[in-house]
Amino acid sequence: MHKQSVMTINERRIRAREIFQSGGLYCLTDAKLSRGRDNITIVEQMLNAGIRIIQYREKELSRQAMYRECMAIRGLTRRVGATFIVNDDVALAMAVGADGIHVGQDDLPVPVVRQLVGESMLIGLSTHSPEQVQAAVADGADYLGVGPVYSTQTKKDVGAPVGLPFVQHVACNTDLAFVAIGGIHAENVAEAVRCGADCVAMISDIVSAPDIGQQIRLIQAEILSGKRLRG
Ligand code: TZP
Ligand code: MG
Repeated sequence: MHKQSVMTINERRIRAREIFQSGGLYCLTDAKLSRGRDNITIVEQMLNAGIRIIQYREKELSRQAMYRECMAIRGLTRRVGATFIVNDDVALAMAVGADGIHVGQDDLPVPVVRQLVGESMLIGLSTHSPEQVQAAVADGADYLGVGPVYSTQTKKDVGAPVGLPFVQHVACNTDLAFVAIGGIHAENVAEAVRCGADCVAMISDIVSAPDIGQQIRLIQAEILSGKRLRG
């Protein structure tokens, strides 16, 4: 495990903003949706296409299989300087030396996660309302997940879509880095970016694509056109 320097909350939040502003597209794994390809193969293709923010999100595999995949992905992401975030599992994130842990509203509270992971790991928290955003800022989250923007089949027990007005609300009311997620794909990503999302996350539109590199290039072009529409 690499030893990382101790960071203050302000340093972590600045770091998260830098990562999200330069990264733009945040890619998550999901083996079930990946047409028989394993998560390592999918991440290799994402990195080859220039993606620099990867979240390992896997609901079906054993914890040991997840650990093995995460160790391999940690190696791949480190080689290219990509940020590696683990979903949900604090122990797994710590065991593989992840750069970040992403938790939801029903997971351990952010201050408790902070006590466990130490001062240098980024903590992302999913938010679905203005009240949750305020609480996330007060509780010390380093970045926010904002969604589901649109309806999605990918996540079980997902709440009602929050829509673009909530994306705009977060963009206008907090300095925290945030990533818009949920039902975003090549055809609607420009709108989310135009509404203020510096960073957008996708699962199915990328992992289910026959040619992941080609799909990422298409999405990146749409992100650029969304940025131009901001004026
Ligand atoms: N959190 C909110 S919606 C979602 C998660 C993990 C699923 C996003 O998947 P997709 O396929 O990009 O809609
Ligand atoms: Mg979760």
